[in-house]
Formats: sequence, structure tokens, C-alpha cells
Amino acid sequence: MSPLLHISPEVAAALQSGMPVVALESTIISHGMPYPQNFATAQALEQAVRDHGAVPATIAVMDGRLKVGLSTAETDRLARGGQAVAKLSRRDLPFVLTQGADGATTVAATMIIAAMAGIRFFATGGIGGVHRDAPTTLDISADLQELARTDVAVVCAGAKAILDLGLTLEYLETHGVPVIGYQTDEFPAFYSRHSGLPVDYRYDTPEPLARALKAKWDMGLHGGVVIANPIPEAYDMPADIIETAIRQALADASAQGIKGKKITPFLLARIEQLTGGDSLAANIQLAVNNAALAAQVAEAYAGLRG
Ligand code: PSU
Ligand code: MN
Repeated sequence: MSPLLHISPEVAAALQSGMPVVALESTIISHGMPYPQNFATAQALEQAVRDHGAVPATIAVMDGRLKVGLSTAETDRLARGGQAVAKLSRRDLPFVLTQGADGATTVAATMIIAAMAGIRFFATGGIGGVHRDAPTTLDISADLQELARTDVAVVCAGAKAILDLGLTLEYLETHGVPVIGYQTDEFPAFYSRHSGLPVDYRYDTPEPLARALKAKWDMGLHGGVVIANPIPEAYDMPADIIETAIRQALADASAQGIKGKKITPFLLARIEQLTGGDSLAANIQLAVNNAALAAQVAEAYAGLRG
């Protein structure tokens, strides 16, 4: 194990004994939601993992340390810090590390640190993807390249509908990243259950899915997997309402010249305002739902190895 890693005693013990462990990211805390809902959500995600028989490992950089498993005080620091905390992707990790600073890890950076610790399952809200204006801006999330190379399965509610979902799926196909629908044939669109776009494979229970993942990695087919888990029915947002809010938010971002890594946090916050908080409630519920599923798949996978 890398000496750069600082693994909490609880997570270290779980890894040692082969118990299922689920990684959780920290950008969703610092950049994806406002305080204090972000703190409450971080706690709820950990609880959902525990309720389904696995150990949560929230990942971040704190004081220049790669942390796997955060204390309540550390989670609170990232939650209160909000946009002032650095947002870290693959390119940023060595610099924040050696500067002794704090940083919230995106899907890409969380996958890297999870893999270093030997954690194969990770739950979040939605992965980054190909932005709608990518043909001119080339804005494609580094999450997709990470999925192409790092051996972690990411449970998400699809990709945020602020993206071009069709192009995101094309990109994943090119890079050999399987997209699995959990109890669905359709790639979910984060705030809503439907996109009209097909997934590659559908599974309805954790165990056969865990076996397929084991076969992939046993074959030496490196890289991640997207496990797409639709938002629970009760929180599914009508596609026209969310699409109207997204278009407005995108127009506002463009008018204000927001670009690069600031765009995703800007859009999430703007959509929350435009939907009167409904999108935030949906985001929290879908993330908790993903944490629960990741724990179940991690448990099934641990059972195969055991
Ligand atoms: N999903 C959420 N909220 C978020 C994100 C995902 O529900 O805030 C974050 C993730 O950390 C993801 C990042 O990796 O947005 C993508 O940012 P970008 O588009 O700049 O790559
Ligand atoms: Mn980007």
C-alpha cells in the first residue's frame, strides 16, 4: 500500500479483513451542494453504505494527505469550505499534496485514490461527461478518461442532464467503459429516470453483476464501469421542467463567461435556484440510493472472493 495514503482505522480494518468498502467523493460535498445540506448528505451517504452492510470511505485531500475515511470534523471542514476548497481532478493531486493544502476530489480523483487503497466500488450522484458545447469548447470531463483506465466501478444516476448524454455514451464506448443499467434498459438522466438512450447491459440484482465485474478484472481488462441507477420514482423530476431550468442555467453561465471546472458547480447551484430547491432534494435522494446499491454490489463482490 502506498505510504502516501492515510486510511482511517475503520476502513483499514475492513480492507484487511476483506469486508466490502464503498468509496465516496468529496467534490459533491464542497462544490455540489450548499451548506448545511452538503454536510447532512455526506453523513446520509455514509449511513446508507453502513445500512447495507459495507464500510464507507469518504475520500479527500486534507492538509496535503490523501485521506481515505474522514472524521466528522473533516467532513464539516469540507462542507463549510464550499467553493473555497480546491476541486481536484487527476492533474491536481500531486500539487495539492505537496503544498499541504485541502482539496475535494472529483469522480476522477476519487477513483485514483480508491484504487490506490484497493477499493473497487464507489458511489456518487452523477459522473462528469461531454458538455453540450464540447464540439466548440472541447469540455469533456476528466472523469471519462479515468473510467477508461482505473479499476473502479462507479454507481451513479447517469450523467447530469446538463451534459450531452448521447456523446457521453459514445465517448465511453470508444474507451471500452461498460455502462450497466441497474433495473433499467435506459441510461438515466440524473434528475429524471429517462433519457431514451440504451445502456449496454442490464442487471436486476447485485450478484450476477458482481460476477461480470470480477470476470472483467480477472481478464486484465483494466478500467472502470458505470453502474447507472435511476433516481427513485418518488423524486423523478419531469423532464420538461428540468430541461427548462438547464437551458436557462446554461444561458446564464455563458452570459457570465463561466468556464472550465467552475461550470458544473455553477450549473448545479443555478438549477437549484430555478427549481425552488427541487433539484437539490432530487440530488440528495439519488445519491443516497446510489450509496445503498454500491454497498450491495460491493458485498456481492466480496462474497465471490471470500
Ligand atoms: N455529481 C453530483 N454533484 C457533483 C458532481 C457529481 O451530484 O458536484 C461533481 C463530481 O465530483 C464530478 C464533477 O466528478 O462534478 C465533474 O466536474 P467536471 O465536469 O468539471 O469534470
Ligand atoms: Mn470540464
